[in-house]
Amino acid sequence: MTSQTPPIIDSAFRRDVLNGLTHYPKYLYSKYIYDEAGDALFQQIMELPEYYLTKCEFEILATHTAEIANAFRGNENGFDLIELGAGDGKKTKILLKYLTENNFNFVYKPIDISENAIDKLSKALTEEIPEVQVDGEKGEYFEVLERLQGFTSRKKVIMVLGSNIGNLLHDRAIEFLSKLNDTMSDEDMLFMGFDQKKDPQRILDAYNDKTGVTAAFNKNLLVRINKELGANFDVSKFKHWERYDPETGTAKSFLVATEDHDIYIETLDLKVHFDIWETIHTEISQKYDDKVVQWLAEESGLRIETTFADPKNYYKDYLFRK
Ligand code: AVJ
Repeated sequence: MTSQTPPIIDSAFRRDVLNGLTHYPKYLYSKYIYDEAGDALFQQIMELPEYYLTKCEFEILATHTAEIANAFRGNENGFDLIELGAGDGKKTKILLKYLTENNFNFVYKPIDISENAIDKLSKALTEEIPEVQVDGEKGEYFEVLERLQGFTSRKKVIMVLGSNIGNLLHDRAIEFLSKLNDTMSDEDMLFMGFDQKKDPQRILDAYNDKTGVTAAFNKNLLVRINKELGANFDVSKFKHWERYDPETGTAKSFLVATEDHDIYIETLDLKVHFDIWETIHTEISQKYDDKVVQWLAEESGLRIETTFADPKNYYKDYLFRK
């Protein structure tokens, strides 16, 4: 970006940064981690030995491919496979290959908040599985859901992998699931991944890897504010901190100021003070069990049709109908 072409600043981003950093205690939304650098860091997270989620879900999709694909099958009109938060589609490709090789009639509609992710995925698919019909879109979950209301022509299978729902507190998750339900007709399905409660140490390790990739991912929020809003955060003055409450199943990420200091955000003309050990809450990654998922489903008017788990029961994909 040159000085003649200032970045187009997303006004929601500015507003949310302003609100979050002037609130007590301070917070920032994890959805803003995912710019190009954030996407790349998340790719690295998925490769970490500690980050079991991706491996478990990959294993589920690889071992139950036919069963899952057949559950998706609709009538002769086929179906739209809509994936919210598609990312790099690494796991989905297993399903797409199977569906294509077995002549399922479907269109794949990947949706992601990252334009960059959608572009890369669409390109990769043209090369790797040229037979699959891809129609991707950039967008946020809730905003895209409204557009989905219009797709009433044939069966929809909505897929949300990666335990992405875990970034939402239960109330917001119910709101999200209810809105999904509103967009669904009787034949439609929802296929969604939920990371399960397990040994708390496993969970802490997954969000606090030794190599510091997760720390860099979390700090990318500050880097992005520096880049896009002209701030002067020094990320070395913040420590990544993870906490897991085995009672509620909530993993919480923080950035903790290790010094008393001020930062300045130019485009907001905002000075922000940090006391030593003051926190910015950045992310929640909720863990579930069948009871909690059952409750979320009931509250949202959905029912669980089947579940698919990895052999250790670390992770489960649930198939819902309305
Ligand atoms: C992409 C939201 C599922 O919460 O596990 C990974 C993001 N954060 N490491 C998660 C994440 C820290 C991830 N989700």
